[in-house]
Amino acid sequence: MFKKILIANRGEIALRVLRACREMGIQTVAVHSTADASAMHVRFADESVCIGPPQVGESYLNKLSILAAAEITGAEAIHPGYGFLSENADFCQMVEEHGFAFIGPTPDHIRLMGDKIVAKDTAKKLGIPCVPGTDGPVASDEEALAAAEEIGWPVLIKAVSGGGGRGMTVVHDRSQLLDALRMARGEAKAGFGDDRVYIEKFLAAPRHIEVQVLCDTHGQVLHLGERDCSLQRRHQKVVEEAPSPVLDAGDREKLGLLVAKAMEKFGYRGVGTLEFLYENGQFYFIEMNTRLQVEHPVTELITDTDLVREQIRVAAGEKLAFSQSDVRFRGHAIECRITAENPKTLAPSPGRVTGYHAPGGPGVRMDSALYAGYTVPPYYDSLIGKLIVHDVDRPTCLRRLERALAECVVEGVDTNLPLLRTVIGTSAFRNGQYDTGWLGKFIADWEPPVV
Ligand code: MV4
Repeated sequence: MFKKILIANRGEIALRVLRACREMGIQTVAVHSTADASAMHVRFADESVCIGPPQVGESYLNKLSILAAAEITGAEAIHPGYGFLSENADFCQMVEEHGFAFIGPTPDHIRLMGDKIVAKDTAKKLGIPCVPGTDGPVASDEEALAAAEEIGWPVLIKAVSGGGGRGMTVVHDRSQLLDALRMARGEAKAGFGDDRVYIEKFLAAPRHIEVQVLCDTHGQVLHLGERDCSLQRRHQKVVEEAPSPVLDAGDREKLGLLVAKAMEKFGYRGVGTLEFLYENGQFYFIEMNTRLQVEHPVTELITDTDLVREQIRVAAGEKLAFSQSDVRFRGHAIECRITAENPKTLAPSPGRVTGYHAPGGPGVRMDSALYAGYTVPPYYDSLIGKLIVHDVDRPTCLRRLERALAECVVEGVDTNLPLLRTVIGTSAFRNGQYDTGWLGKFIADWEPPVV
């Protein structure tokens, strides 16, 4: 097992990884920009290294600074967290070439799943259902027209190098296709420097359901159920829950086993998440995330696992301590992402947190690096914490979540807490009847309460 791990991230996820390390008796090295010198993960770490100025390109994305920090502190492994360099295949390769362990998958798997066309082709070959569409970029207008007719209208034109909802154009009939294709190629060229586009069947009101997998280096592969992440706005997840309120036990087991078998064939290492669109009882693979995800705690709570601990054990070459038959799904968990931003306009709201009180009590977990007096920097993502609540079933979990949200206090900066409290109280959310478009429409008509 490693004696010292460098955590190449910041905020709540850096603290999350640090906590797992501490419980495992592993020394921790925090890296930070000058803007994060007084951040909690720096205070709690055994050692810390300043890796640059606030700008991410010169700090948290600065591969050489991070490798140098690992070198001078004698770290044996690097945990990338999520975001930043966590899915950067070149960084993963550099880490391994410099003799450190990368706590995550292999560079090849990161690279492969990072290309959406190759990822979809790989999924198909592994027997995973995908959205009907072209096998690759469309080469001509004629090919696009023929493909769209075969797929059936409406279709979605997607930029090969797009992502997170950028570079998508819905086309409702034949007469619109050629103009839409020209527009989409132009926007892709301008936005991503790559004008290649492909075509898929458009799913008008899908749910976003993702499956968590955990694989060691001894051939043991298991799934830890699904998460429903359909409550999103502008492709930013806001609330996630496990299990999904729209899946029954049969669907759950069928999807989980299909994904686990595919990952076994793929020879995957570590934790990973396969994302699906779900509509009319059908699953359609859209992409695979080769990293720990923000929303991993809801899975941890219903399966009683510590995914970061398992990541570290797998990276150290250990076998998983449990098999699929040992996995038990208990109760229901819901996560609310708490952001320092105006809940209506999404404008970031950095600044000094003058007051902070975290909710507590049975089944309540607050993953946050906030403290009273902390200054939320303007340079990074606006996520300042995750409130995760677990209980025996969804209605009980909802009551506990409402109570915990009411206890949560963050003063000095705007937050989305008023929006979260409102959404959790809506009948649509309480009945589980929301798709990936619901929150955007709800917020358009919503006015924050006057405090
Ligand atoms: C789709 C789709 C409907 N039909 N593909 C958005 C981001 C990227 N991960 C894939 N996305 C979508 N792809 C087809 N063929 C709708 C979306 C989509 C979406 C998907 C998941 C979660 C939130 C979303 C919000 C808007 C659109």
